[in-house]
Amino acid sequence: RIEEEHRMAVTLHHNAMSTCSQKVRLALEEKGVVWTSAELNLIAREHKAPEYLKVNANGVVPTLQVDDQIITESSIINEYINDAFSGAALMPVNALERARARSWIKQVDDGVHSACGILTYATVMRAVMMSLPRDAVLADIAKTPDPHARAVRESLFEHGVDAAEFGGALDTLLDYMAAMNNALASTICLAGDGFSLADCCALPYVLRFEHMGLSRIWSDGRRPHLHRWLRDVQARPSFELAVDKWMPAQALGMFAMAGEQIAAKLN
Ligand SMILES: N[C@@H](CCC(=O)N[C@@H](CS)C(=O)NCC(=O)O)C(=O)O
Repeated sequence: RIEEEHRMAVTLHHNAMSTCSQKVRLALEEKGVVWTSAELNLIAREHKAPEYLKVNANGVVPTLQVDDQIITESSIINEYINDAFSGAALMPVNALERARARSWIKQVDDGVHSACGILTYATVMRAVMMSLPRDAVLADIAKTPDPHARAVRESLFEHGVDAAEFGGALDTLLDYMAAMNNALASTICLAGDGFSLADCCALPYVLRFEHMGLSRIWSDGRRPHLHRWLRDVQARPSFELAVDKWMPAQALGMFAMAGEQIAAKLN
């Protein structure tokens, strides 16, 4: 199997700051997979270029390409990585812990990811859009195919952190982190004592708060187990390879500015 793996050409189409890309890079590095980077600039809208839409019809990152096969959807990509490559198993063996891992992952797919998108759109993306001609921004938002998503984007562009959608999204993220803190009171990692795909999946969303300068939500003693877990996962070799080395200084500056707007909304 290992020899077979070495012959596979693995390419990840991704973006440095994107949460779902971080999640997949973590799984690749935890498994020790050798992969090639095809990075897309989301601000320049490279993910909407016709060439990219051929590999990912939804025009989102990440996409994993293995030889001539394409895999989309970050949670499915991570399961594939765990199944296809040797290296440490990233799903627990115990049935209950497997169910727990899947529950953490499903919550991200069902709401946490889009809540994080709302926070980012209302602050970082809005700051970029504010520097462009208003008509061009509105014309671009009008091209969003899904009517609900289009209305949300309009609202976030117009009202930023004061948009009606913002508070619920922030609560979704804070609730997830509160649940993580509770679980981590009795286990080392999210699904049990072993590091799993659940930890790869949750980390980017917690990290987004750190990048926004909002780490006081755990470092002030209110979520001590989450704080301990974050330090543990950041000490793993995969963190430097999958997350830290990709962080562009300019983007981090934008996230820190965004955090200042969000700080006012936190208790
Ligand atoms: N369900 C998809 C979500 C992918 C997604 O939302 N990717 C974001 C970055 S984290 C993206 O490409 N956003 C650009 C856009 O929607 O225009 C997955 O998990 O892969």
